[in-house]
Amino acid sequence: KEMNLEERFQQYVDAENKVEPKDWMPEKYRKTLIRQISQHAHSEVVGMLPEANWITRAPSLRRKVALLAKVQDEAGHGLYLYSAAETLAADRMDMVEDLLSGKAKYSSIFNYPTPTWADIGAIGWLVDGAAIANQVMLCRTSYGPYARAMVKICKEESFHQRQGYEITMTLAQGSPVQKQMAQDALNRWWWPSLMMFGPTDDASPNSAQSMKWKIKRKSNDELRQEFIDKTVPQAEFLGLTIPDKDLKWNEETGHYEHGEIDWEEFYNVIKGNGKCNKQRLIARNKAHDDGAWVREAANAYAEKEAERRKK
Ligand code: FAQ
Repeated sequence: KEMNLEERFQQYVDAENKVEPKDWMPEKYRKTLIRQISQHAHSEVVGMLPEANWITRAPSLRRKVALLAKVQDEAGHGLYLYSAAETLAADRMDMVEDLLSGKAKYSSIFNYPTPTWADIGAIGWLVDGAAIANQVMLCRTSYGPYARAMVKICKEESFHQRQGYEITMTLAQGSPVQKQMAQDALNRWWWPSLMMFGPTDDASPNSAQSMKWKIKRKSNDELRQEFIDKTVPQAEFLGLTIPDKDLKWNEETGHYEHGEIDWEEFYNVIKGNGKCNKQRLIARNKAHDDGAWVREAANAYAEKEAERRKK
């Protein structure tokens, strides 16, 4: 019996082949990738905001240089990812407009405030730590351009994670007040970091199909568990306490068990009602408006060049 296109596609993916832009793909595969990649791109771009808040107030030149480099890397990640989405025939202006209007999702984590310098440590250590767990898996995603973008992004993310861990370590080994700052930041960022991995597997509507198509190679809960198992010993090393009274090591499974995640908070944040959702969109809209002259100049130049080529 002749296989239909969808069956052949599944077989191709099952054999660990990469799907490339000009290959045939099911329409839902294309749509799912555009959804995930554009959300990922928006997260990188909005993710610059909580940290940019501290560039002018970094406590030393060395810290400032590292933070500037990190935030610039995030702009670059956003650009690779928008380009990867464009290979699927998504229009960049449509994606940007959906972000600016509040229609598109971006990671819940970037809707939390950064009141102290210790938050910059916590973001690098925890948020980039969670991002790496997720993105190492995405280096093997079935869509070629996304997988290749992830390889470079992961290298940069591991520098970001080290940068954050080192800030936190310096504070944790400092004065009692500095150690308390590090602890407070851990208290505020721990639970939102666990929410970055998305809803539990049984409440994740996109997971089953994305796993089947090898867009996702590990489930939300598996990745969350990996992150917890990796991070708890790091907190112990720093002499900081994970803010979860139910956290305990399970000798039999070889994993940490954790307390209940507040999913109501998660859904509230992704609906737009987190502490900083409004502020983030205002900042992105202002940046877009302030950059209008650059787009106009680039378009005028492109038109002039096209005219010149015609002559
Ligand atoms: N926030 O069915 P699932 C970074 C949505 S790292 C907001 O499980 P899926 C680096 C989900 O979109 C952060 N929304 O969905 C950095 C879906 O909504 P939809 C970015 C979330 O796609 C570090 C609905 O809930 N990383 O930026 C979240 O199979 C430091 C149901 O969920 C990525 O985007 C959430 N946390 O799995 C930058 C990685 N979780 O579209 C600066 C790529 C779920 O149906 C500083 N993305 N939702 O309306 C992925 O791997 C996946 O999309 C998941 C979600 C795992 C995030």
